[in-house]
Amino acid sequence: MKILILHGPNLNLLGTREPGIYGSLTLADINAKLVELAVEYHAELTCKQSNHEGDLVDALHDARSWAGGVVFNPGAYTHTSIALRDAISAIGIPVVEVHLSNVYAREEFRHVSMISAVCKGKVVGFGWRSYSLGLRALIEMLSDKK
Ligand code: CA2
Repeated sequence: MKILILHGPNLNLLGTREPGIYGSLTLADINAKLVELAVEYHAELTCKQSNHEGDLVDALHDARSWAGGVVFNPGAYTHTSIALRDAISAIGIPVVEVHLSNVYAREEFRHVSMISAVCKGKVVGFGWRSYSLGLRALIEMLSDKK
């Protein structure tokens, strides 16, 4: 089972600023924890990050040909990007939306997600564990289908 872990804009800065909101782990630390978890399930991860909307669309399109599903934190594009929503709808593989912070406890503009309605599910507010919870759910769901 192959899964894409996709991180959006500014998440490359994790661990350097705003630890009170996003935690103190770097993106590399989070990816390493997810790979560790995936090994337990005999799943294989590819981790990508981009600050560019089009690159994220391309990564989703590409995943269609090799991944069983995607764990996706689109960062601020969550709240604005119809292009990402359309890409998720188009690829036809399950995408799990994840957020480090509890977006519902923050500014109102973060309460809106362009992508939630086309995602399989969503995990918010558990820091890096939002990713591991989302990954675990995705793997178990994909295993059920076999
Ligand atoms: O909580 C999340 O995971 C977010 O997707 C993070 C985005 C934010 O725009 C979303 O509303 C919620 C922002 C990521 C910015 O990451 C930084 C990391 C370190 C320092 C500064 C920004």
